Amino acid sequence: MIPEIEKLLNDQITYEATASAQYLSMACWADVNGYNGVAEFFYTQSEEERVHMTKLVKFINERSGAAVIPAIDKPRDDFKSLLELFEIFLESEEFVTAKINNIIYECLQHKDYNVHNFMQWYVAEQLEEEATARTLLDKLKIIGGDKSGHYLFDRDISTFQAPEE
Ligand code: OFO
Repeated sequence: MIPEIEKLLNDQITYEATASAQYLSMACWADVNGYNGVAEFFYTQSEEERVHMTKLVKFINERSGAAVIPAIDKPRDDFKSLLELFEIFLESEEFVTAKINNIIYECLQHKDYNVHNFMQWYVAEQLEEEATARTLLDKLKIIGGDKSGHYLFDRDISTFQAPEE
């Protein structure tokens, strides 16, 4: 495996692990504040990020690289509102997308078409997750400070389908 690409993939493990921990922390906040639907949403998101991380770990190791499991910073847990929760969700997804785009760019620079091909799955995944985060954030902006709106948002989030790209 090309060392520069291996380094970027290992960095990506950190970003996926960080997102997984952040979403687990958001699930906890939602759970203890009575938003059980939102909690389930973020428990699931957290699991998904862990799967993304593991997929990278296995890929690196199978391609004669060496995956490194990182220490990660303590995630934020001081949220003020549902709106802030979903703002952080969108920021996190945009950050991860930028990092994935950078890997794609470097793959092309190094003519590493294997990793380029592998990363296409992440590109598609990010498109979907960003769309989900944006749509949910838009809904919360419409709801504003309306408590019954928050109740309905929490009740209905499990039925939410990501918009088609
Ligand atoms: Fe790993 O999918 Fe979003 O961040």
